[in-house]
Amino acid sequence: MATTTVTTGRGSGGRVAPASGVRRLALAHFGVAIGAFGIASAMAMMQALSRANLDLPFRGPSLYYMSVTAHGTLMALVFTTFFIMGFGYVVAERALERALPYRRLAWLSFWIAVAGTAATVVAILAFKATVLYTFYPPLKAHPAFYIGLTLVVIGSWGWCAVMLLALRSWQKENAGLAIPLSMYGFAATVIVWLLATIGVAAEMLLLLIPWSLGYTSTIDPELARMLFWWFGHPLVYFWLLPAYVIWYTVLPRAAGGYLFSDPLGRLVFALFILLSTPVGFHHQFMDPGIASGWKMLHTFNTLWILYPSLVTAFTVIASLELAGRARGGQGLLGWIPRLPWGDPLVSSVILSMLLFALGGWGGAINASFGMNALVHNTSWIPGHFHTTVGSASALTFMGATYWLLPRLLGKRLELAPMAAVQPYIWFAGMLLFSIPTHITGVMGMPRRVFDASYGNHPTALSWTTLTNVSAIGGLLLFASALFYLLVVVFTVFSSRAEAEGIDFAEPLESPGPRSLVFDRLGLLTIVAIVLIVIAYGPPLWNHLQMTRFGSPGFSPF
Ligand code: HAS
Ligand code: CU
Repeated sequence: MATTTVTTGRGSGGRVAPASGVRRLALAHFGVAIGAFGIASAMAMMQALSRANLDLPFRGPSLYYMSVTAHGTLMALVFTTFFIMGFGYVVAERALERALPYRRLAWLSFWIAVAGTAATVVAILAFKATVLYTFYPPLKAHPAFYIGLTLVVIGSWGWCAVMLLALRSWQKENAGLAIPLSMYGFAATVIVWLLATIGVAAEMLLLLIPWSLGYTSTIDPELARMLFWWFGHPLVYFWLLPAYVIWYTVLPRAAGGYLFSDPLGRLVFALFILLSTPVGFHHQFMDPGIASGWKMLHTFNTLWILYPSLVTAFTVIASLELAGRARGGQGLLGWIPRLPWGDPLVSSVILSMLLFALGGWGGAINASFGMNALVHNTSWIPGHFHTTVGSASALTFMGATYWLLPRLLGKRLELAPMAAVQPYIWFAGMLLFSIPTHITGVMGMPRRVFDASYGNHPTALSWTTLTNVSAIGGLLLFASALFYLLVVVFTVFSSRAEAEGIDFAEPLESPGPRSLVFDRLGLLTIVAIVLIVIAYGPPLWNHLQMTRFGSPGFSPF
């Protein structure tokens, strides 16, 4: 396998661009990601209009729920996973400054994940898997849906293996050095993902697949939910950590400054390794059969995991301040207008942070055991996750596309004015969409209903204006998504031009030599496993000791 240093330089100042092998690999991943994003955006617009009770000819529950399933699966599971894997390969090659090893395994993993995605999407579009992206039993899907998603996970494990092997071979030759921060962030992402996917793999292989194939006639929904949320919460940090890699290691340089502190970034990623998984019951506060004490333990862990995001808020804003001051900003806040607000990477990230401040605040409310009763299963929750995965992750990934695509293709960004306004339209659309969605949730509007007017029931009249505002937000989001797709397509098909290299931000405070805590990823993983065993071992054991009643499957349509 090729492990030589990358020498295919491009751009000025000895910058090194990724060799063509990883470039093709990354572009293939981005192609799937952005294709999924395009389909999912169209479905989202239809849903926003449908919920707002607009009289559309195609409106009806069967299409609505199929569409929500496709939207959730394509956006949250396909767009994110493929984007993250593609970006991970670029970081592994560029940050470690050596050609990515095990490319064949990487391509094999890619094709497994593509095949799985195809099976899942076909099952959904054929109306055979209307189970939403959380696929809670006893809702039952066609086996192709579950097997397809399992293949996506297996493909992603191949990606994890390549990433870890790349890191290990770098470490062998650089024993005394700290892992470059961008790669450190991806190592944390990989570890979080591997620990998380144990839960969903168990759910798929032991419960859902045998049941959907007809080998078992009933299923234990509560056990399935426990295994799902073992996976489901760390999944959100699998989406978030690569965005943090961009915030810490790409944004400061693009803004014209330095990363305020590299060690603080490492602390953040290490804390995510430890705390991402033993928190999953915060999705099950309202579920029966789990003792409150265990739910309380997961509450405390969740409140701990707010901390690394608060540190991130501090460090990234401090880095932006450095950039703004380097650009001549004076006084307390005079650095803010000096930031390059017209650069689509910079504006995407800052706007995604502003939206994430809202989403994170909402997350603290969700996580508060008692208060969860107010918001659980209401439209507050879609409000929350659109300001987190739909903003902190998705908007950051869009901004990163503008930064990465020209560099990978060796081209200039086309339709640059469109790229410059696109993040602002997303921001405006997301505010109009998600603030009313939060508010109607507190008013009692359930999530997962296709007709928010309840057939024009009087109770629902109080929130009609708000759902109409969120539909307008949906239209803006759709317009923004179209802009993004147009910029991508025009850039891909433009002619070659001089492009800049892929460079990461320099830290003001550097990490020093290899750290005895942070660079011992094996040790951090062991501690994380111990925490998972404490948080999940006894409640799972208790559950298995109870008299359990299985449920047959249901398909409402
Ligand atoms: Fe969440 C439900 C708790 C973060 C995604 N979450 C969900 C669901 C999704 C999701 C998809 O405790 C729905 C699942 C379903 O379908 O049922 N969440 C949290 C908490 C956090 C959190 C405590 N969530 C995320 C992230 C996600 C995500 C990240 C995706 C990427 N969430 C919950 C709970 C539920 C839940 C319960 C279950 C609810 C229920 O009952 O069903 C924390 O990690 C959040 C920490 C974040 C912060 C914000 C820090 C702010 C920053 C930016 C500041 C910068 C600024 C810019 C202001 C503390 C970093 C300044 C700019 C200048 C220029 C100066
Ligand atoms: Cu969660």
